[in-house]
Amino acid sequence: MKSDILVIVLDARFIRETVNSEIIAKIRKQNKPYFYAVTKTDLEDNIDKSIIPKPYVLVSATKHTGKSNLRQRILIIGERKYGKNRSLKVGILGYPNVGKSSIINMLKGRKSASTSIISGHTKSEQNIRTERRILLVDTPGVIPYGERDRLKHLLIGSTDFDRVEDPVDALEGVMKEYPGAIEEYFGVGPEDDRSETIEKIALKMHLLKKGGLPDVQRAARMVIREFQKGKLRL
Ligand SMILES: Nc1nc2c(ncn2[C@@H]2O[C@H](COP(=O)(O)OP(=O)(O)O)[C@@H](O)[C@H]2O)c(=O)[nH]1
Ligand SMILES: [Mg+2]
Repeated sequence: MKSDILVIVLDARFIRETVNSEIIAKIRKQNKPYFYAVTKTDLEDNIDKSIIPKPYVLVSATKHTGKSNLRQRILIIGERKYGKNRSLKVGILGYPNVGKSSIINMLKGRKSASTSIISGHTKSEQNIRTERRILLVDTPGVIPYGERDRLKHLLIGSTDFDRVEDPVDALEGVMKEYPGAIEEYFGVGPEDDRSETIEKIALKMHLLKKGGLPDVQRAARMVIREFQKGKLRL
């Protein structure tokens, strides 16, 4: 991608996890100016600033915060590197579903880049002019080559709830990592066995199979959807 500046988007809830070191190494090699945009700050009350790679700006596309900081940062870096009044092509990079297209829409002030809870929604690069001098490039998200961290991709939403292969097993992995959070959200006591907890949730949500047995597959997918949408905080 032939961008003048790169913005690497990180999820405020998963800062370390959404740093794609493969991409950063590439950018450094090309000697391109870049900075980080930590987004979805509305979903995280206690952001540990010490772990955020620098330089960065904090934003929330949902709450429309950090917009002018982001814009200023682009212009300042652009002027420092390329001189005054030069047009700037700005690449927006990051994991699938991290919030890239939403940031572009926030800068544009209206919906131009298509967003979705379904990861991989942005299929190819798309140029969006937000003002005379700034052209943003929306990109499909990328995961480092060979990265197979199933739990992480589920938490970030890079693997979306619709496409998780074994939702019960996947959800059990999340419950193990975040004990109590899901139980509390659904108001079911923690059981000795996590699969039993999922059964309880299915019953509570009236997700039943023919014959009245709890539909744990559907329940697990629904729970995953709840935290991917940011409703259920882990
Ligand atoms: N709460 C919250 N949700 C967001 C924010 N930005 C994006 N999202 C949601 O995250 C999902 C993915 O966003 P999108 O912009 O399509 O991500 P992309 O795949 O990186 O382009 C969508 O469901 C968005 O509504 C934000 O700042 N706060
Ligand atoms: Mg997108």
